Amino acid sequence: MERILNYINGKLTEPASGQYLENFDPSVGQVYGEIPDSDQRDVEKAVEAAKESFPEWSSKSNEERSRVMIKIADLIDENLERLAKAESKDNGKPLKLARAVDIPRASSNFRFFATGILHFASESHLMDGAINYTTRTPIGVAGCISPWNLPLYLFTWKIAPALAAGNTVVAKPSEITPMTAFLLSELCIEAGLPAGVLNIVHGLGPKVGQAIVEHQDVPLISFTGGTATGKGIAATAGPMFKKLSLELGGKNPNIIFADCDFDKALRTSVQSSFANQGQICLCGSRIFIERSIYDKFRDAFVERVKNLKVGAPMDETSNLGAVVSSSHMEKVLSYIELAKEEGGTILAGGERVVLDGEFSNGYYLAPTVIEGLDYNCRTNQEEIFGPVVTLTPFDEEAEVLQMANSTPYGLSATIWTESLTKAHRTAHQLKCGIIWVNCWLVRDLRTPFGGMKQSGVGREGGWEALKFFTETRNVCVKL
Ligand code: TXE
Repeated sequence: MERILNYINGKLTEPASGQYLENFDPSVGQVYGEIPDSDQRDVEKAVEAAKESFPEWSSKSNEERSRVMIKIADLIDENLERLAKAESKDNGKPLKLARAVDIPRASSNFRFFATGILHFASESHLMDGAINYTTRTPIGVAGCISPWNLPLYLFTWKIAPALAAGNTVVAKPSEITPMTAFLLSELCIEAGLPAGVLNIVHGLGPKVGQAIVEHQDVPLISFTGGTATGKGIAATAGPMFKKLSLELGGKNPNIIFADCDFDKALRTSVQSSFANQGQICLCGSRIFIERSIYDKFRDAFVERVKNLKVGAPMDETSNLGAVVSSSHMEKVLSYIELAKEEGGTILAGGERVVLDGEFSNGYYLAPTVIEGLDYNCRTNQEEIFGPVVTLTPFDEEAEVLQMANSTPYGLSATIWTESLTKAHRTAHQLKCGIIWVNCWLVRDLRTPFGGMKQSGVGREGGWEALKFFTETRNVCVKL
């Protein structure tokens, strides 16, 4: 059994309760480790440590903070293989994906904000008879709560800007995938991050997460996770006037116009549908295809999907690994049943995959393609967050925009067309925070990241993140 510990005030510590939760390896469906079942007492200690270390950390020069953070990034790079294996085992994702995307991105997050803070500047406004200058200074203890789908990637996406800006942090990774956050705490100790600057408390959302959100000495909360959880967090943090950043769910449209580069659209759509077993908030789960190429695209897409290999995460030839948990697998399967009840036809997949030998109890799902559903049925409106996509034909641009915009979500969208005018015109009418034209998941960390409607509040990335993690003060001086 691998037992992990909290990271509080620079030390790896047992939870106050002395109790541990089971941690599952989704590839075999068995418990392989234990994680602290922390509670409000551990959060209290973590907040205390973060408060104590704030004056010193926030008054360090940007260069000093940057140096430690770059050291952490270097250590992540040096431990790439170990971290990738840990991420794959904890989450079920293919090892090659963790090695190529998750872990390198965690190091980039640290490097990006460690260098970004050196270039962060604020404005001044000269007016008749006076000059204004604006300062952006660290706030205090930041609460960072992250989900299970991209564990270290999203955890560091919050922690890095918070620390770079001079805040101290109390963070909680998902209890479903805590392992790489624990390994990160060891690397932070090795890098010489001062005690108390980053504290990681493991445990359940309603206990640990809630205790962070409602703590009066944590004035800002950055959260990524489900929309329902985000709503609850907003209800707690709102009346306390906390600064709040919410990155929530998505039900993203992938729009294929007849004048697209067919092969590119096809290849990338397979990826945008099933990467990470469809468990990325940016996956394009509703594919809208212009009717004149509907049959051709559908047939070619289904053929490719049937050739995807669902296999053990460590197997380098697997395209899809296991989904994250047994309950999540059941949830996705229940949506496939719902799709059938709603009149959908399963063109590929639609069931659990049982692998041989030690993997026979793992949580594997076949990549699933469904057609024949109304755009406004539940399957097409609710976030499934698994390897399931629907295909829907359209005739007119206005019609596809209406269908694309019809969900309560507004995170991202993809448009495939060779017409420049059409690409811009449709991009401007989609109610989404992130739009890709002729590509998917191409990320520049300087760009604003986040969603409209129930996909969230605020934006992360680049200056947006550094602005979120600082308090703005304007000083007006009479000349
Ligand atoms: O998320 P939760 P889950 C969506 C996806 C998925 C659903 C649920 O649809 O099926 O959300 O996933 C912590 N106070 N996304 O259950 O519960 C929790 O411990 C404070 C989309 O993992 O929202 C974890 O650390 N914190 C998403 C984090 O919140 C609480 C990615 C997220 O957990 C809490 C993941 C509380 N009361 C899931 N309750 C995306 N958009 O990327 C839980 N938590």
